[in-house]
Amino acid sequence: MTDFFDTVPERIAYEGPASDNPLAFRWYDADRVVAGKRMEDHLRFAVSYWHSFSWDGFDIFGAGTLDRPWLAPTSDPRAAAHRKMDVAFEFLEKLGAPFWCFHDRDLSPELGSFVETSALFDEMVDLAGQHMERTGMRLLWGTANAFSHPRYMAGAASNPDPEVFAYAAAQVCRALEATHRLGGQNYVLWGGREGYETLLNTDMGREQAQLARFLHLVIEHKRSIGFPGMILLEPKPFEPTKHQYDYDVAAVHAFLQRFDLLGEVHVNIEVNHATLSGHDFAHEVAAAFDAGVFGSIDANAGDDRLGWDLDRFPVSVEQMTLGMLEILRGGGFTTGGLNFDAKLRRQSVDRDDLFHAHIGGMDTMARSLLAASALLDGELSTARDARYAGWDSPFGQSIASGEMTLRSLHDQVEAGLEPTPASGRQEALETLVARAIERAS
Ligand code: XUL
Ligand code: CO
Repeated sequence: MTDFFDTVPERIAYEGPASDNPLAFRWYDADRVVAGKRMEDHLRFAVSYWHSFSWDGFDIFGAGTLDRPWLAPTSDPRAAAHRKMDVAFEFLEKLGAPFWCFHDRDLSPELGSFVETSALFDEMVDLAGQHMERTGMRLLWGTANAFSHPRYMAGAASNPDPEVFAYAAAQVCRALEATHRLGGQNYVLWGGREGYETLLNTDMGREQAQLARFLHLVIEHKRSIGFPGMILLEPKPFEPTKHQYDYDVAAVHAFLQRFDLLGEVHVNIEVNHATLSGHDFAHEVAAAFDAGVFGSIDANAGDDRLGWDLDRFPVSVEQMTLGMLEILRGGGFTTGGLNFDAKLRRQSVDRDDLFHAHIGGMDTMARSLLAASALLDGELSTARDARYAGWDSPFGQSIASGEMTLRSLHDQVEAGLEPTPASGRQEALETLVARAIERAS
């Protein structure tokens, strides 16, 4: 094992809310049973390989700032990929998050040809398998990066050129097989450039049909190799493209229905993407459960004043409590989990900053789980049920069952039916949430 993070103990321990140790968990107690399940099994935390190990802090205005020596220009990409993976597993083991996630090109770069690229990729996948065996870490999901290389400038599956579609298919084929080999729980497709910059050169109908064809190919391949996990689409409204087809959960649901993919494809909801699409995180989770497409979560945060995909680590217990409440209401994760699709700020240049970020994110989510589980049954659900009680009455049932016509309802109102206003009790319910957060312990 490397000791890149030499100021960090062998394992981050749970020390409880009274601890002042910044390298300890205050809320995340993996074995603690909450609402009938261990915290670790509720939360299913994953670390994302790309932000933590494959990004040196560069942004569109400036060069990298972070201490990631394996990302320096090199004539030996193989050695650099090995070094990166050794450090990544040192981090995973010390943190104790049970899962990780990767893009194919995070593990090793693109080389001269697809054959050469794939050979190093496969070698790194095998090495990851050995690290996983040694450390007990598991794979939440794998994915293919079909948006960074210039060939994907006009999209991958939605590209006007079928040869680019073929290239993306080759990459996804390989990445799906690698995910399967590593026992991955899910496979994700984020349509990074599956959208458009201008309608002047875009045939939306064709592009969406191409995307659907691509997904059908993925489903067929999943079946043929016996991959048991879920195939997940990750909604995002825009960025880098002006418009992305997987705009939000509702748009993805409509797309899946239109192209006969319902039941085969679920969603990976990212908090910051929800915000960019004009929704609350909790809304996207509730919409996914309602539509039967819930899969997994990319846990992160945006910034109230910046409309970019900032990928901050989650810090708001209130926002996450409302999201966790919808996750619990929906029955929790099956194969999904909480992946920290989150990156450090460029000024967080100390090696242990990566630990502070993840510890803070895990504690935020754990505390939110405690608050949400306290809200799950009790006053909140009683109040919600009471609000719809009229629909359980014989009168409500007669409407819902189709017994009533527009005319018969008209006649009831003409005969004197007058609704009685009922309070929505929003502030009282918000106080219940605030109290659950205060008392979470
Ligand atoms: C981009 C994003 C990706 C996906 C995987 O906004 O969230 O990292 O999660 O490709
Ligand atoms: Co994401």
